[in-house]
Amino acid sequence: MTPTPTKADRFSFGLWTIGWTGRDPFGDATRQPLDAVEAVHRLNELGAYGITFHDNDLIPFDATTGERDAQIARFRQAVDETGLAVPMITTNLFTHPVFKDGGFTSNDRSVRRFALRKVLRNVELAAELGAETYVVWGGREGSEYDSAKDVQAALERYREAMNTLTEFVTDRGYPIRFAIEPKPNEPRGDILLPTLGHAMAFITELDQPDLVGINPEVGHEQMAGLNYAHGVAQALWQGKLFHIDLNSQRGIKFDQDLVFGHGDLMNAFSLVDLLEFGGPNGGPSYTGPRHFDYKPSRTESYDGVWDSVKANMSMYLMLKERATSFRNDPEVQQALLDAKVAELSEPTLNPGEGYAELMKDASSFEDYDADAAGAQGYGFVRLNQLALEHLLGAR
Ligand code: GLT
Ligand code: MN
Ligand code: MN
Repeated sequence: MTPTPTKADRFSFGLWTIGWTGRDPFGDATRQPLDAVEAVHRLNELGAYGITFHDNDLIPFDATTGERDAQIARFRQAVDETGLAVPMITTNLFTHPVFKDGGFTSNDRSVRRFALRKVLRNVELAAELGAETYVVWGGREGSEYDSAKDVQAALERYREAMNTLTEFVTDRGYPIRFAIEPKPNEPRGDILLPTLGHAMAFITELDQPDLVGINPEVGHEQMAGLNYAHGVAQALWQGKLFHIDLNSQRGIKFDQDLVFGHGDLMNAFSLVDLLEFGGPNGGPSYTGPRHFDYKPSRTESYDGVWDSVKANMSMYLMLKERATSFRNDPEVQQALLDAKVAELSEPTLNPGEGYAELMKDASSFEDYDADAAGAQGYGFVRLNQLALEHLLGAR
């Protein structure tokens, strides 16, 4: 029996995920468009708690103000009827040709001004709908050719845009925080702020860094060969995990956007363990929405789409159940002790000790038996095997 999701699990889905019709660079759409109102009702029936969207997932790029208002009203009615939350909104700064060289960092200044206006307009909508997080995915911010982009100037313009946005929400009193979503490449040859580390370093250069965090996506870090659970642990440690995009990727290749857990399952297990329970010695856990950003494969009909929605939530809940069993197993606790995992939480210096006292402590250096310490075994393999046995349901 797979677990049944409820709103208390706080699962949310992007309208563009279930609404993806399957068009890719090589082939046409394989599914008919999905109406936003139907998406809301379906997600609600399947146990999700929230829905997220880009402005143009809901409202066509060239809609008149009247058409825009009507579409928002229909959507609002559906979320009110179902009680679905709208925890996050974002802007499409990538589909229309105007953004082919980026939005905030296009070489063309008029495009940058248009992009900022488009975001400001949609932040107002985010505030109206009660969204707490505004995601900024700069998929078109970047270049194919090094000579075509002044990266330092582009980062200045990115900073200018983010500072304008934080000033806007502060002046308006909107309780909204921004979350930058990193990605190394695709659609651009190289995208600015390619990893969560780049993004977190960039945020320290902003006027209101407290209002800006990250929305790291599993597959995007894995496209760069990075350990996603490690990156998320650092984001939690720095208080920057404002939102999360859950999905899967199998190796360094194009962005696969698979169902959560359908790629690197072991790393997904470590991730759920971290998000739910924090570090093994009590570091912060994650309290925000568990947001799925995946693509139902273009081989699927709508039955397959709804199956994939269920699969995401059920993978997460099964991994949560497996992580709970891992954490509660006395053998695991012993293996963690043997591996000295808890010892890492002890400060390296004694209380009141500084470098001067350390330099006087002969036991730490002159009399230290480095060979003996080098010869010890840590038992990490056994610990990992225990984790796998829990993951596979053998324990
Ligand atoms: C786009 C991208 C996603 C981002 C979305 C937010 S848009 O689908 O592939 O990873 O999260 O803009
Ligand atoms: Mn992706
Ligand atoms: Mn994403």
